[in-house]
Amino acid sequence: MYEEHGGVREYTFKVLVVGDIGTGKTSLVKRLKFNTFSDKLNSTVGVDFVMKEIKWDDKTIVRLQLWDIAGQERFGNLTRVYYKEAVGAFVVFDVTRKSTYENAAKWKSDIDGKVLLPQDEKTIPMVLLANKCDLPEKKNFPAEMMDNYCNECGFVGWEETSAKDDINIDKAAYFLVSQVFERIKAGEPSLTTGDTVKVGGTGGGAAGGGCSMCG
Ligand SMILES: Nc1nc2c(ncn2[C@@H]2O[C@H](COP(=O)(O)OP(=O)(O)OP(=O)(O)O)[C@@H](O)[C@H]2O)c(=O)[nH]1
Ligand SMILES: [Mg+2]
Repeated sequence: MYEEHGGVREYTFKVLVVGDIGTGKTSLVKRLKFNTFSDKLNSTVGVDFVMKEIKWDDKTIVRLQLWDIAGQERFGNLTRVYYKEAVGAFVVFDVTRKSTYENAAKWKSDIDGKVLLPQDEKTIPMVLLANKCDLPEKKNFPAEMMDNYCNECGFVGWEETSAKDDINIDKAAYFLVSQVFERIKAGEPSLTTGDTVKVGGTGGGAAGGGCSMCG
């Protein structure tokens, strides 16, 4: 899962970005990678890939290989292929459409049924994103309701995001990475005793505390 060069560990994590059509998956990925936003994006066909490098701390680099999966793929047969070897996922819904929130649970169970982490044969950590929080409809998803939904569905946490106004996207990415590291530490005895891999650290963001995520 990692390579070591001159004392620096480089991890590559395959992360899925799923959710209904038009919830803002491609917009979130583009904001994360290029820091841009457009209100005239085409609907994704199949899957797009974006690599985002994060300097986690002085000894750790994380390469997020983001798989931006078309919302319409929930009705196709390819998701099993796309999900293969993923270690984490974002499930995105749109605060202006309640049905996309309800379907987040379906996306999660689709992934739960098709991919397990090799180290512990358990389901991969998933973070729920309430996207388009720049719009007034975000008030329909209060924190308590989101906390409960996360607990019921088994999301490791949630965050309200806006690809348009660049709100909480880096924070959500750091949080998911911290969850993946937790699972790696738990699954690899050699890493539980050493201090080589530091979760959080200088780039810790959400992992460093003060995060509104549940779970
Ligand atoms: N107001 C607002 N609009 C957004 C935000 N994120 C995305 N949008 C808009 O929502 C529409 C759909 O965004 P996409 O990123 O293409 O959605 P998607 O989830 O990739 O859709 P599929 O590829 O069809 O699955 C576009 O018109 C975006 O401009 C946001 O945070 N706020
Ligand atoms: Mg898309």
